[in-house]
Amino acid sequence: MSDAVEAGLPATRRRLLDALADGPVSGPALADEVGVSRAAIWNHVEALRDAGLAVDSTDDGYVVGDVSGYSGEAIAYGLDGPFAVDYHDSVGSTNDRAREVAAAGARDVVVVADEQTASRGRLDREWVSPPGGVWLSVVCRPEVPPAHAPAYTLAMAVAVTRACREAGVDARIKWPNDVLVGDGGERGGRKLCGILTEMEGEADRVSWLVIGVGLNANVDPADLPPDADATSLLAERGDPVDRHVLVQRIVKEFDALRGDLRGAVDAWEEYADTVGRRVRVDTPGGVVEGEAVGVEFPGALLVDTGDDTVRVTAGDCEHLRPAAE
Ligand code: BT5
Repeated sequence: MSDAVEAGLPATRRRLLDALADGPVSGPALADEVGVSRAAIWNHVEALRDAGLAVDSTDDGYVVGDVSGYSGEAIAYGLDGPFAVDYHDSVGSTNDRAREVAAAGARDVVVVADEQTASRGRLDREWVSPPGGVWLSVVCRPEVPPAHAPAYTLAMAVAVTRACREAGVDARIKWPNDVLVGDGGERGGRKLCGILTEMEGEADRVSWLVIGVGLNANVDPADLPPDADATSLLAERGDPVDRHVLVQRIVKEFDALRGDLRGAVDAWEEYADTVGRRVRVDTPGGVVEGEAVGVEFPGALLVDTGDDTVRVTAGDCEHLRPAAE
């Protein structure tokens, strides 16, 4: 990878975070483990404190206490899994940054930003990303055919849903790429999160996949588009979430689910708000209306139109009110 697109924290900082995660460790031991001087360790520890990690000096050595704030260091400290963290206070779009990083050859990077200034939804729709949200994109290079890419969107929706539920919010999934709260409204609930998956590949194999997550975490819904019927974790819970913990949970869940995509699709069905509802799906081939009866690997929605069961692979889905209402 060229330096210009070198992704994530510098290797020294990563080694230091890993060494600190193992418990109290003395300055000389840290210097040894990380391969720098004790003076350099002191400078790095100061930088970690600036990044929101309470690094205490005790008789037994350095210990990390509370982690507050949102930074690459806070996310990387204790992150389970192989992902490098590429954090930005502000970026145009984490998907664009992730594509750049992917094109330079990286794998297993999570690009995170506090704010995005040019973020996108599907079909180049605008996505609004004020400071306080969880805006992230995962870069991976699975050895699968491009047709399997939708399963990664579903896996990410499951990962986000589980992380939101752990944060005390009753999230559910709307096919294909939304995480919602509640079941009122024509759109099937208030939108908490949208997912945008992009890829490059040959006919038979993916080269890279970028899975982008826009999760309204500590965001005031008044700052989101009024016609979007959007909500946030802050609005649902009444108090802010620890975003670095949320990112760690999403990434860890996603890492596990990508190893079992069929299991991910089953889990998706369990959390789905779409299955069992009457839906109208606007697909590139025309409108399909009927009852959503299931989802099929790698991500097709099965719609019983009354005459037939149609497999819908792409489109905008509207939840319809039951005829009796
Ligand atoms: C999506 O598109 O739901 C996918 C959104 C993906 C955003 C992430 S953020 C990190 C990464 N970097 C990017 O540049 N993108 C990804 P779609 O289903 O097309 O929904 C788009 C529609 O949602 C818009 O037309 C608005 O009506 C609405 N919308 C915009 N911002 C929103 C927000 N923050 N919360 C809820 N709805 C929003």
